[in-house]
Amino acid sequence: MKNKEIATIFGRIADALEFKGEMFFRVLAYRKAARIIEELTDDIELLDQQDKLRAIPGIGEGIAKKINEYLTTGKMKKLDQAMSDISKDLLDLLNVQNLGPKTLRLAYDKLNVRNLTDLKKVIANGSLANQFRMGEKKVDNISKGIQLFEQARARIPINIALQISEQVITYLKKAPGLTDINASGSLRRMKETIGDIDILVAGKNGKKIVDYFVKLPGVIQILASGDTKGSVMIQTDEHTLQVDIRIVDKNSYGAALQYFTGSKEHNIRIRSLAKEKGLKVSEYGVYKGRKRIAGKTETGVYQALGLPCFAPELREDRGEVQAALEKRLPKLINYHDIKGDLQMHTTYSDGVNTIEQMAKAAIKLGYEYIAITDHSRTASYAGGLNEYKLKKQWDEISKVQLKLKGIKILKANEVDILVNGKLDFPDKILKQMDIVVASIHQGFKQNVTQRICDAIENPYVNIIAHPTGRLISRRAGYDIDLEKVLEHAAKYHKIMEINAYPDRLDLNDIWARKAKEMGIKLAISTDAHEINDLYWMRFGIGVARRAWLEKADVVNTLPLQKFIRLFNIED
Ligand code: DGT
Ligand code: CA
Ligand code: CA
Ligand code: ZN
Repeated sequence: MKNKEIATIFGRIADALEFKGEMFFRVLAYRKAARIIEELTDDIELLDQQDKLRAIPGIGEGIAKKINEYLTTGKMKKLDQAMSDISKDLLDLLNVQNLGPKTLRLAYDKLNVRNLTDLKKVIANGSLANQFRMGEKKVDNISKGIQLFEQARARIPINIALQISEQVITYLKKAPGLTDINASGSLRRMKETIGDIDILVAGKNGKKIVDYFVKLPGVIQILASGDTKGSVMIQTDEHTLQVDIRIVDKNSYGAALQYFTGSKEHNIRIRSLAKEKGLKVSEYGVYKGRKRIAGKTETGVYQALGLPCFAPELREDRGEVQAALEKRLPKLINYHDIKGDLQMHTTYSDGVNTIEQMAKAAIKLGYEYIAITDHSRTASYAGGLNEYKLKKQWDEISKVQLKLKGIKILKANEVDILVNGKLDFPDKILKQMDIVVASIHQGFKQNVTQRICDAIENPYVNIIAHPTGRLISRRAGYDIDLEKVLEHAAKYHKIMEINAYPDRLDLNDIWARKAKEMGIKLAISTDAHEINDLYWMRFGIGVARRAWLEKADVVNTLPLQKFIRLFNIED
């Protein structure tokens, strides 16, 4: 589907024209087109093929022609024209709040500003404030805008950060004199987004290790490099992020790991507990007066305080210390507890791999069952299945099932919850499915709470998928009363999904924990659209552990026979 791609292009054109001082109404036309296409649920390519672009409300002749041009030739002349003489760095600056295209133009013409670094420079040296009609107050506001802009760009999705940190660790393991290494910070706690990557190292001769570290491939800037600390910016295809390294003595490695894993709030709690016991905790160790009583291992640090070594995912000061003191900490779910994956797409709708390929990949992961959940017919943008195609898919599942041993392939579907609250297949079809996963993909502003509650009441629905509909990097969730939805799910004994797709992680940690407390069972599903996506399970597990979930809270930890019994599935 090319909707987003085309929306981005129109947004770009609007930005560029605005910078160039084009007439307001021309700019607006492109902005509007971008928004309409962004929110469009139909596949724009399909509409183009059916010659229906002009039927989209708000899309006129000119825009329709440009869409068609792009879809047939892969290019849009208008874009090239608009972008001539403008770099992407410069265009990005238009996203800085309080920096309008006119001011940017001024900075460009008079002060040679071409990117963010240039802009910061002319702010710092006062030359922007000295320009005609500028002044300090205006420039202050732009500075605030830059701060926001950098923060917004700063947080990295967990999957990207994890991949990078694994590469950094592999690289660092060859550093001279290194003996131990661990990721710490929010990454070790599996937060859904990561501000920067923190790596802790034990070793002799910190200076040598830091020197080796700053030569890491991909480094675009060295922020600090000393005997015990280093800090660099690295650049990947899409992200710029900071990596910090700390080198400590082997003897205080445990205390440092405890300290740099955080969270800050958890550390504050730990320190105040230590104080009550007449002890002092620092990044170097636990001290009784001048005497160091722990610090070599993390477990030792916690033990000295009479505490268990908390799983990093629990260290958020959300009651974990109190729970530990009362001996009611959960025994957290683990990755290897997972026995199946209950949401995935295949070539039948918008997935990349066949049923057989998905099943074989799942066998490799050691799963006992998977649910094939392609989209239902109303999700036309994602190639949703009608009844005829659904039956055809089930025939194919039966065939693959005969061929493959060691995995049960469940006949399922991700059924759209329609705007009227009804499901996208009639009950007589739903009844024949092994598992019914229901979710919302359209009408985000229309009565979402009630519609999900209606779906929960349908006797054939088993799981509500990605309940809030948020996309971490680009869309807040639907306007939904999640508490009411959970109450309803509890009442009707329905399962709520933790969608492990890194941009969703929906339910999130807070709500998944709440669901558990309300007695609701959860499913952790990847929503895979290709075989590699099946590995996203680990991010779902991260959320589940942050939500204090145990094996028994999650239905897809059940071995096949128990699972089949729970859902009344034919063997
Ligand atoms: P992030 O990077 O924003 O995703 O979050 P963190 O938790 O990785 O935070 P970061 O990188 O600023 O610091 C790493 C850890 O260092 C943090 O989790 C706890 C510890 N730390 C940092 N600053 C302080 C502080 O002021 N007090 C205490 N107690 N610990 C701190
Ligand atoms: Ca960090
Ligand atoms: Ca840091
Ligand atoms: Zn979905």
